[in-house]
Amino acid sequence: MSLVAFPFKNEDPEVLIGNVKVALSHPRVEEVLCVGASEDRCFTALAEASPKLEKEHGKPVKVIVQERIGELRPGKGDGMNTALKYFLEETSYRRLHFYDADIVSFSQEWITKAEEAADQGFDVVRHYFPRASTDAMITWHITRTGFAILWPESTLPWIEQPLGGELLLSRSVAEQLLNDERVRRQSDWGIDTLYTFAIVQNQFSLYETYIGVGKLHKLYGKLTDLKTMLIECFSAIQSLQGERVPKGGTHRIEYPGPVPQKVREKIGYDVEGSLSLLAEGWTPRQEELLAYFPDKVQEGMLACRSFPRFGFMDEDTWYRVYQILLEHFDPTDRDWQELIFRLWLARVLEYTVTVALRGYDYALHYLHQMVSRYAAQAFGKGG
Ligand code: GDX
Ligand code: MG
Repeated sequence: MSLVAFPFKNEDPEVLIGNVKVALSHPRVEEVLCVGASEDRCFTALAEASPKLEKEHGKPVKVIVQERIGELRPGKGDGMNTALKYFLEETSYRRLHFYDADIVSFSQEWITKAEEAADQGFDVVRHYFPRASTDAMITWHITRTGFAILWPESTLPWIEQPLGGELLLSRSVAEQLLNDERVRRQSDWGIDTLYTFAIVQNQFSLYETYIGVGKLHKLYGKLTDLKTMLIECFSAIQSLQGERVPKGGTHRIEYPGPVPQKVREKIGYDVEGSLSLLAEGWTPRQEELLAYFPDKVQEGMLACRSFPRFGFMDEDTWYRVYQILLEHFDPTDRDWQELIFRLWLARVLEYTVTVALRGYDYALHYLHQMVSRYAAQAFGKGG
């Protein structure tokens, strides 16, 4: 029997309440836990609604504020870790599911598919979805790229959506995660990276289940909205770079189905709005930091101050840039934060015009091959 947890921050209460109802209606779900970042408007609405929900479904619905568990920015990590703690200390359920609170396409099938894979003995089940070719730009260019460069022999680079917030953990996995100091520390957006990493490093078996309807949720506009996430996700990988991860491990991926036309046609971000970001906000210190990078990166980025340029940031150049960032990036330094954002933006734009423009199938094939090429290049070099 299972607990379903929704971490949330400033979400539309109607959407979250709808998702809580979906979870409560599932026969495998015994209880629902909502962990808020604070007592925001959504929290109040949910706390008010919970007694009625409990009565209608005959199951507990807990609404709590996250504890301060970690050491970094208090964010989703504290929320998820608070749920882990609740699950282990206050309940004896066998399984814990996590789902993002803002999903509007959530259904019982998501829970059923995860439960079925867990019934087959998998320790962890992760949901994955069809994504637009210009979506998931942190996943592809930061997380999967980093996993391929640092741990090419592990299963890490082959996990479809390592940052996804939809997953099932068996009790022993939850115990392992909460006992892991690195996981507890990661209170910010880096939490998904840490869960994924620790699960693979500890060799838990992993099943990835495909949800064909896709994850429809709140969208970002300009890429600046993703800046904090980008910095925290990169920084999480950087903090792990000295770690060793065993080769291989049990990892099964459900074969994907046809991608809905809407997803194939979707543009994942505001391209025009993002172009101007390459030119804005340069400081003399950022210009100095460029000295760490190859000449063409230095020249290209400096030229961006007057006109957006990105053609130089191809796949091989990004590999080199990534290695330099692993060595020198300082997540607490404002100039480094701005610089990594702009370097990544150049990579995303280069990919968009040279790859994504060629069409959906071409782009998705390219991204998967890109990860394979990075892993092949890193293979045997110890990173
Ligand atoms: N308790 C708590 N505290 N919940 C939070 C906080 C926080 O500080 N910040 C965000 N959340 C919740 C949010 O309400 C939502 O339910 C979920 O976390 C994901 O946040 P969202 O704003 O929807 O982000 P996005 O881009 O849709 O997230 C996806 O990428 C993230 C990532 O790349 O790191 C999603 O798959 C996330 O689970 C993943 O962490
Ligand atoms: Mg979302």
